[in-house]
Amino acid sequence: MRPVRVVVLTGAGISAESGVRTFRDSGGLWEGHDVEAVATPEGFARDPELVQRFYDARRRAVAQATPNAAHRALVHLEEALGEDLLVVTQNVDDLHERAGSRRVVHMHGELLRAWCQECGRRHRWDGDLVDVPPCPACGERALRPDVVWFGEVPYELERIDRAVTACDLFVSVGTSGSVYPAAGYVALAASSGARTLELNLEPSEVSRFFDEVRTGPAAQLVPQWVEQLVPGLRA
Ligand code: BJW
Repeated sequence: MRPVRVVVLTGAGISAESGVRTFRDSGGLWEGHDVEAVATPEGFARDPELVQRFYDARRRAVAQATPNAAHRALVHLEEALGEDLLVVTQNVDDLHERAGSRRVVHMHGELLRAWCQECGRRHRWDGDLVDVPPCPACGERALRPDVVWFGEVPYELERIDRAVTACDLFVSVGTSGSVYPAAGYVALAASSGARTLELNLEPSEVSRFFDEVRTGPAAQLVPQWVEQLVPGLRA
């Protein structure tokens, strides 16, 4: 098998066809919500109940959703590439894992985890938080969703930087390219010599940095791209 290291950056668009709402599209999560109020630490300090209700509703919605053909195609790619594939997702849902992907980094955290602001421990969490349940470790009622809000530092940045600078192919799927540092990875990959490909419903804010842009729904484009790539890997 020809060695090829691939990084796939995913955003809300990959889960759209699973029925999970994106942020910035019409009908998206930010419509009817003040971003400052629900996605910043300051907003949480001001009105924790509003923020907990917002994330509780999303946690319940994601539990009803199932992975789509785009998530499944990335599992197929992992079967072909093993450790030479890393999926970096900005999504807080668990659809990559439920499809079967193992090599996934959640740079903006996970809806299904709660983080205790008192003892610092993180717990798997699939229930609501609005009723202020106690932390299973320390008993304090100080749990917040383990997600990354504006002004907070995303997770595993060193690991992601290493993978992006070392990859041969960088592919972005279903992200508007409007949030950093994720939106800057295409430029980092290109300057490190990788080929770059964008798969999105429409051109994103950073399309100009990609070698190739394909527009359409992720559930069609991702399986098509993987089907093209995998036979070549086995040649
Ligand atoms: C389809 C489809 C289909 C639809 N098929 N496609 C200037 C420069 C650099 C940084 C900054 C700057 N000014 C401010 C900053 C910092 C800030 C930032 O980027 N702000 C921007 C507004 C400019 N960034 C931060 O604060 C980050 N932290 C940080 O920078 O720390 C400092 C630091 C960094 C590095 C080293 C040291 C220090 C933190 C950002 C946290 C973002 N958090 C959120 C919420 C997470 C929790 C939650 O889920 O509620 O993350 S915001 C939200 O946006 C969420 C997403 O992950 C993220 C990206 O959204 P995404 O996925 O792109 O969704 P959409 O809706 O925008 O786009 C969907 C796309 O899919 C569209 O293009 C559709 O067309 C497409 N689509 N259907 C294919 N079927």
